[in-house]
Amino acid sequence: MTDRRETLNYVLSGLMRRYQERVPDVQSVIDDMVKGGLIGQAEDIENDHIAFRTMGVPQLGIQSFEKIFLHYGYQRREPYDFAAKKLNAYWYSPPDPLPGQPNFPRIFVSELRVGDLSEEAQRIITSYTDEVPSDPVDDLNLDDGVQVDEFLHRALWRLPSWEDYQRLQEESEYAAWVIYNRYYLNHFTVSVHNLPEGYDTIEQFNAFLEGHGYTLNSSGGKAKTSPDGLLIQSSTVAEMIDAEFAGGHLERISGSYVEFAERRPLPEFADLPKNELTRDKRREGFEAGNADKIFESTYSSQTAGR
Ligand code: OOG
Ligand code: NI
Repeated sequence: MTDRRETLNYVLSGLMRRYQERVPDVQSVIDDMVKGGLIGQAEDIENDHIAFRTMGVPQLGIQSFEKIFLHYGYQRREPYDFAAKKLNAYWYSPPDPLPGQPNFPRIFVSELRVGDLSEEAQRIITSYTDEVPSDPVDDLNLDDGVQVDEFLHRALWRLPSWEDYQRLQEESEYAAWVIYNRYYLNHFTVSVHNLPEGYDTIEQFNAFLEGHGYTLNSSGGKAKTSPDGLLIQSSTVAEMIDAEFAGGHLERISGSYVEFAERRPLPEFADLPKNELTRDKRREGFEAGNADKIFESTYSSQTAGR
C-alpha cells in the first residue's frame, strides 16, 4: 500500500499548480526572490501553510472538507471564531515529512456560518449548495489522488449569476468569494524567518515586496502581530481574475493572494543559533486577530488599492 503522504504530495502539487496559474503574483514573487539572491530556487521556499474557504451548510463546510486532509494524517487543532465576519475556522497540523522531504504545510480551513446571514443571502447560497445533495467527500476514494485533485477543482454547483454574486458581496465578501472560487487554494504562505539576514523579518520582507511593486493588504497595518509578538504576518492584495458568470457575462473579481509569515523562536529558545531553530522551537498555530485582517485580502476594500 502506498503511503498516504505520497497521495498528499500529489494533491498538494495539483493545488499549487492551479494556484500558480491563477495568481501571477506567486511566480513573480518567487522570481524576485531568486533574482535578489534570497533563495536559489522555488523549492527552497518553506510553505508555512495553505488555506481554504468553505460554505457552512450541513453537507459541506469544514466537517466535509477536513475529511480529505484528516485522511492524509493532518490533525485538527484550535478553533477560531470570527463574529463580525460570521466565520468559523480550524487549523490543522501536518503529518511528519516523508524521508528526505521538506515539512508539509499547516492547513487553515474556514467556513461561512450561512445560517447567520439574512434570509435573502441564505436563499441565494442554498439555491447553489442544494445542487450538492449529500456530502461529496463521502463519495471520494481519498487514496486516489487523481480523484481528489479533480474534486478540488471541479464545479460543485452551477455557474453563479453576476447579480447573485453582487448581492452576496454586499452582505459578505467571503460568501461572494466562495460562490465563485470554491475550493481553489486561497493562499500559500512564504516562511520568511529562514530567509537570509536582511529579509528574515516581516518588516524587512514587506519592504522588499513593496520595493518590487507589490500591493500589501493594509487592513490593521501591513504587518499583523500576535499579542505575544511571536507570529507576524502580511499578505498581498488578491489578484483580480477574469471570471465568466452565468449567461457568458464577464467581470473581474478577486481571486487568490500570497501570504508571508514570520514565526519567532519561543522564549526558551530565543538564544539558540538560527540553524538550530527547527519548527517545534518557533511559535506554532495561528492568531485570530491576525487572521481577521488577512481574510480582507480578497475584500473590495483592499482590492480597490491594486
Ligand atoms: C484565511 C485568512 C486567515 C491566517 O493565516 O491567519 C489566514 C482566508 O483568507 O481565507 O490565512
Ligand atoms: Ni494564512
